[in-house]
Formats: sequence, C-alpha cells, structure tokens
Amino acid sequence: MAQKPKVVVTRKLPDPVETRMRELFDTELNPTDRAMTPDELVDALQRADVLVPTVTDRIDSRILSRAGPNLRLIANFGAGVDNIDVATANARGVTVTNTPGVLTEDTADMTMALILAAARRVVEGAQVVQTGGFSGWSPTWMLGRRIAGKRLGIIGMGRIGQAVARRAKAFGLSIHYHNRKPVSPRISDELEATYWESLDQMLARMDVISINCPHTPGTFHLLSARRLKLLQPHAIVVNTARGEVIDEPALANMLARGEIAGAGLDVYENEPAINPKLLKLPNVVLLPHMGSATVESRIDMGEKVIINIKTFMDGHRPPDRVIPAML
Ligand code: 8YV
Repeated sequence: MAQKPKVVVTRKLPDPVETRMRELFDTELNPTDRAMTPDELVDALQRADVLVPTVTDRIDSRILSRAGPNLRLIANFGAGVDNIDVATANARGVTVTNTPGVLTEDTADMTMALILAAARRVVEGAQVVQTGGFSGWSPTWMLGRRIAGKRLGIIGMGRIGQAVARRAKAFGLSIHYHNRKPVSPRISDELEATYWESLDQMLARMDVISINCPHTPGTFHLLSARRLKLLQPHAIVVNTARGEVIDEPALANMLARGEIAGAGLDVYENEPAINPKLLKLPNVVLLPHMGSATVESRIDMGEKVIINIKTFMDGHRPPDRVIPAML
C-alpha cells in the first residue's frame, strides 16, 4: 500500500504490540492510557482510517454518525463487541473485527478461580490472615462447600464455556449447559455434558452457574430477578462474561438475604461502578474485569488486532470480522 493507514489506538497496549503497530501503520498511541471522552472519541473517528478501541470505549450510533469519511475499520481490542454498534458501523461501510480465541484459556482459568474462591472462601480466608486474625486451626471454622460431585450449569457453550467445562470436569463437577443450540456430539461426549433447552429448568437444578455468553440484546438480564429466584439456596453464581447478563441489583439483594449462597464476579453492569450492596457482602468474590489480564493474552490480542488491520488494508477479508447476525 502506498500510504500507511492512520490507526488511532484509544488505550495503552503492551509495548511489543505498540512497537509493531508503529512499524506497520501511521499509528497514534495513547501513552497516558486515560480513556477517551465521547468528544475525544468523535475526534479520533474523524481523523482515523482505523480505530482500535477497547471495552471502555462506547461506540454507539450517535458517535458513529459523526465519524470522518476515511474511517473504514474498527479493530476492537477484545472479544466482546457489545461496546460497538456493529450494525450501524456496517451500514456506514465500516467493518468491525474482534479478537476471539486468544483469551479463551485465561478467561476459563479465571472462571475456575472464581468458582473455587467462592465455594472455598479463599478471599475471606486470605483476608483473615492478612489482618492478623488467624489464631489457630479449628475443626468448624472457615468451612466452605466441596465442588467435586456438584452440578455446574454453563450459560453459553462457545469457546470459553467449553474451556470452563473441560476444567470443571477435571475438578469432578458434572457439566450442564444452556445454549442456543446443542454442541456437536463429539464435544458433548468429550465433556459428558447435558444440554438444557430450558434455562429455567437448568437453573433450578444446578449448584454452580457460570455465565459465558456474550452480552447482546437477547442476553441482557438473561438472569433476571425472576430467573435468579429459580436458583437453589446453596447455589453459587459466577460471571466472567458481561455484567449486563445479570440483573445486578436483584443478585445483590438475593445474596444479602441469603437466598443464594455466593457469587464470584469479574464483570459488572455499569463498570467501573459496582452495586454498593455487593461491596459489603462476605459471600461474594469481586474482581476488577481481569479475566483476560495476562501478559500472554494481551499480546496475542494485540497481534490479532494487527493481523485484522493488515489483512483488511491489503484488500482481503479480515479473519475476525464480526457479522451482526452472529451476535
Ligand atoms: C478484554 C473482554 O479485557 O475481550 C473481552 O471481551 O471482556 C476482556 O477480556 C476487554 O474486552 C478489552 O477490550
């Protein structure tokens, strides 16, 4: 290509990714890592051929309507694209790509960490020690619940859901799942997984629930107040997907009233805000959206972004093009 495309990156990315981007493109970086305001995002969309946003940039139809004529690609640094109005972008001739696959294993690890932490009171125990409260072993103190032999219900059996299932099976959990359609017999046999067409019926029978589906208009508040009430009182809910999939105030109320046993949350409905009720509860483990936060994942995500931009600019179909019908 004669002229390098103007690529505007909204947040600080890992150094090797930024170095490579500067070699390949006319790249504008954000060394401060401060998230852009909506007006700054509009400015960026006006001068860019390619925008590289993250989950913290909300690219809605209002912002897209003010994009410049050169904008042709939004190469999201992240798998979830609920921050972008993909249909409006496409209607304006702007392609959207994401970074699936490379954060699967790390997000699945974090899901298991939250299942274990919530069931075995890992954070509570660590806090006791760190605050000098460990005065010796007791047969009846800090008792959690065993996870082996329990039923795990996975909502969303895509790449990450399946990676969670493989891990959970090794920990002795039986695998159940709700998905738009059943997985292939090969995968189902490997995981010894039971498909529940009815989410309501699955919820009522599980010990642990893990959310692993994307946030779309169809999954917003999938775990509504009504559905949360179907859970058994000893159930634990874990979410490493998107906060919007759960009615967060309803979940917080049920946890506070002891109507379910615990939760492990990495994501929230209005990040970075967290329902204040959740912060006060002993039976929740709260993490700051760090499911894919490994050096390896973030570098691989950057490499995917680069491949998507390069392929697109070379006139080919980028490998991770997001098709609205898939959402
Ligand atoms: C990313 C994520 O950190 O990829 C996703 O969908 O939720 C996270 O793993 C974030 O999206 C980066 O934009």
